[in-house]
Amino acid sequence: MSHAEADHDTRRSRQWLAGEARGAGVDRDRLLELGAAMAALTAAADEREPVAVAPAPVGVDPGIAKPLPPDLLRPLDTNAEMRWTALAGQGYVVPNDRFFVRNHTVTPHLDADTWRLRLFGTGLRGAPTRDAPVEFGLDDLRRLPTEESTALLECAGNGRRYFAEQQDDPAPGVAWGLGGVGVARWRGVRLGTVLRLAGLRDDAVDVMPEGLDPDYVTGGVNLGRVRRPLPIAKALDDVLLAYEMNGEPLPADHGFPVRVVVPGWIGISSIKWVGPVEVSTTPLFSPWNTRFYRMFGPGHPAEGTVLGAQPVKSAFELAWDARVPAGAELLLRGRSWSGNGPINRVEVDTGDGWRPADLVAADRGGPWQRWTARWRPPAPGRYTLRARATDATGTTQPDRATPNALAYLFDGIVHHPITAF
Ligand SMILES: Nc1nc2c(c(=O)[nH]1)N[C@H]1C(S)=C(S)[C@@H](COP(=O)(O)O)O[C@H]1N2
Ligand SMILES: [Mo]
Repeated sequence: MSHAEADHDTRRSRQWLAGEARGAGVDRDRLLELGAAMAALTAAADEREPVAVAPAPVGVDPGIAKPLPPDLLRPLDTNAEMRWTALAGQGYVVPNDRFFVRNHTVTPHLDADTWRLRLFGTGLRGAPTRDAPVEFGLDDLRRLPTEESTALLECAGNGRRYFAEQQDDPAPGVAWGLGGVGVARWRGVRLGTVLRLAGLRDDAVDVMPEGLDPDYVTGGVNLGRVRRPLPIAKALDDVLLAYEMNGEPLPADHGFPVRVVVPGWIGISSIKWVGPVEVSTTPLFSPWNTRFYRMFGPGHPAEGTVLGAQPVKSAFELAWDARVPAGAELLLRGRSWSGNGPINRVEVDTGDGWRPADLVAADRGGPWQRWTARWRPPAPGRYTLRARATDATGTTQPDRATPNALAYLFDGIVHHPITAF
């Protein structure tokens, strides 16, 4: 799946550079200018001291609808990351009250009664236009066959702050710890079902869902609505138009009334608050597959390298700088995941070498894997906990993640500080 995504992006990138781009909303020269601006920003960032991650100032509204209790969520600009302690004692899925929020702008408040999914483009029979699309209301979607999927959603920037904190490679962008990830049980209708009902043509190649949140403006440029194309093969495979999350109507922050869920692909593919959906017989582009979510910097060509699947990661369900009693046996808990397939092995180091963690049998083969390890801190003092996982492709987390200008795909082993007293 993820390899399919990389192939798709590589192909689209070549077409974009060859000037075939359409639908990007911003012309190619302007995007190249943005690229230069991004490079300058990165160079400036290289000369900066690593910046400590500060919570958003009290009283500043991040534009998120749900409460942000400090024990569950940490505000980061317009976003909020899950605290890993908030997963301790929880089941397989992340409850909605603590699921991370990644908003380019703010959570819009949409009216389910007037909301419409609007499909248009050359990839549908009769080529309906954006102004005269094929429409579905929420009730229409609810009447179609339902599908449930337990899927992991992760921001491509998850773990970004460790580039600065552990590797001295500071980078611009949201300073996520490891809390930009979650698993939920999504329920809705397959995108493929709706595309076929709307009159999908055999020669359609791309589908581009668009969010109804405000336009994204960055560096003084309006990039329009958040949107990212999907190849038709993926759109017809396991992609959902979800209207429920963990048995509740989709919460406002997670895309009410309907969002796209693209299992296995980086979070930006899963467009929230979806409204218009362009279906095309020619390739589609947006800044979110040409400008962002690509690897730039040393070792990458000027136009960047495609972002493939999410790499392997591991996290302890523990507070940063947790305090635990010395001499008492603890059951350390954590989770590991990979965009390339299930987790086969997890090892833990508490200061005296790597040893296997115990995997929760019920999770085998799922989008993430819970594990436990026993540890008795021998004496009062500071310790570093580390966990590293190996996925089904045999890939193990490295000591150091490969730097890239926009600091995506951190997969290094995180050094988790803990104090025994
Ligand atoms: N319309 C819209 N869809 C969006 C975004 C957004 O800002 N607007 N953010 C994307 C990104 S970058 C991620 S990681 C996921 C986050 O989903 P969540 O906020 O439900 O956790 O939504 C994606 N879909
Ligand atoms: Mo993201």
